[in-house]
Amino acid sequence: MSHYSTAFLCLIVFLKNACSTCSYTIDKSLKDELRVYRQKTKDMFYHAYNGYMKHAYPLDELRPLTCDGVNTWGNYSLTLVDALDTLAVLGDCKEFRKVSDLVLKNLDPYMNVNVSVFETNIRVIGGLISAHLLSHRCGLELEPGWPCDGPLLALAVEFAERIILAFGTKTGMPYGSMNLLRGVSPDETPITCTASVGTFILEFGALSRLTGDPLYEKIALRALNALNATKSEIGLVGNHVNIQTGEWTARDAGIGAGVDSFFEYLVKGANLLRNGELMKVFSEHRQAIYQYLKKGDWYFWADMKSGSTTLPIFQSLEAFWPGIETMTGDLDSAYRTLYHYFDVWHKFGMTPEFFRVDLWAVLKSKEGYPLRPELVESIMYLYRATKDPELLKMGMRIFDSIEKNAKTECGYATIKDVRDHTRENRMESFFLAETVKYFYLLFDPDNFLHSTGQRAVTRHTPHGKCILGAGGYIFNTEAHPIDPSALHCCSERTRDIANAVNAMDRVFSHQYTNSTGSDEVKKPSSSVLKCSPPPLDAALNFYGEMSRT
Ligand code: DMJ
Repeated sequence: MSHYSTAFLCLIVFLKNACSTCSYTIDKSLKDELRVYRQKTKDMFYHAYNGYMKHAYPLDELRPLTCDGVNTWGNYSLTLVDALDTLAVLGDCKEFRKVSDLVLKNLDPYMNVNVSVFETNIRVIGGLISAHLLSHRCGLELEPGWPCDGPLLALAVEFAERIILAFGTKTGMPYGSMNLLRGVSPDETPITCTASVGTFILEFGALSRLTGDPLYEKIALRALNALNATKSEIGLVGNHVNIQTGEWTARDAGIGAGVDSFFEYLVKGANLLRNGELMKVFSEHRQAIYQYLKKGDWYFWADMKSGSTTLPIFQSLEAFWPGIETMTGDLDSAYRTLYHYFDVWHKFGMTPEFFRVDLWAVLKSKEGYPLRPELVESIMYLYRATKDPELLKMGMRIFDSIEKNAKTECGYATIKDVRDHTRENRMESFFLAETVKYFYLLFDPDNFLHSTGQRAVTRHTPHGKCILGAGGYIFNTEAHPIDPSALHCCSERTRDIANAVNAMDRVFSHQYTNSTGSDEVKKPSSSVLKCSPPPLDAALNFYGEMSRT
């Protein structure tokens, strides 16, 4: 591998260990630079946001090369829904109020459209919950019961009521796709990726705690427990599972594509919902990950039964992991791995989807960079924990590279090949929901989302006294922040109605509604409803089509 920073890394980690009580200071010139990068990040956001609104809205995404729009994950105006809370984070309350109105008027949970259950949850439901909880900061009219009531919350609940139909399976693990209006087709494949089973507890837990209806949290936990029960004897989970039988159909264990947010939600779910059991489950997984997948400071893919390495690769999606390690206090490991990932970034000016570590080369057909957030996400978490100015500089370099290579006339384009920086006509909605938000949070040390309890707001509701904004925000996997204190505001209500709900009947009594009228099912572009291809596909590439740089 290219190892320009390997020796340097050892030195840094050594110095950091030796200096665990040192505190960093930010000098005036870095402070000035931070101010500049905050403005640059706002400019990046508005260039892409205005481009989307002008050329693509109400479709899901902007096509940044042709400056027009396309539906991808549904027919949600997805970029707008995903970007809504970023407006509040940037302090643009006027636009936040305007967009909240637009979303409330136009977003329809009963659309006749085939959707990914996972993406609808993390992007749409997550975005709505977050916007609901931030609406008090932006002067939206609040009803007396807020945060336990409110129109954005009600809309999130309506979407949840649709997608819970996917959970009516023998194991409790959900189907990957469904039709929002009609439910799950009898022909739907029962093969779902791990992340699409285990990435609901934050949104569903928040919905249950806010509305008092325990159903959502129960459903998410049932799916998580069923998934966890299928782990192998050595404690690993695979990539794709049959949700009716619990059998694994892709047995590659890893921390990246198809699996990633399952681990993320165990840690964040434990934190948000004060659920120690979830943390225990995570610790067991982490032990197996460290034992079988961690090779030096990299994480490879392995057979879930034997633990032997199948794919010596790094995936761009895996870069969320140092952020999780930061949350669990494994700072040394987080630093070391982050520097390795930054090495890959440094080689190309961005991280390719798949990178073969032993050959230090991009994998053919996985050479793109779709403006993903994971690396800057981890940098942001590690910076918040350490205040190490080197991390700010790292973030600035990554920012510059995106600005230089991905900016187009009307937005920012996916990089088709990190080796020559050619571009592709796509700007995923997570660019405005996550990538830009994490840059801003890195460069804005005083952002309200960084609150550590010095400031808070008190509100009196019919459910009692409520403290909000006291910090500890938990971001869902699409970077939509959830204020944990808001969840406690509604706990009285939970006790009131907890016994009145005959929960699971709603899920199991569902029948697929066949088309009765002439309305056509709206089809998003072809492959979007599937999980990322299992790494097994990539394994085949290794032996024929490896491309070296
Ligand atoms: C986002 O939609 C989410 O972060 C998801 O968990 C993984 N992929 C993208 C960003 O890369």
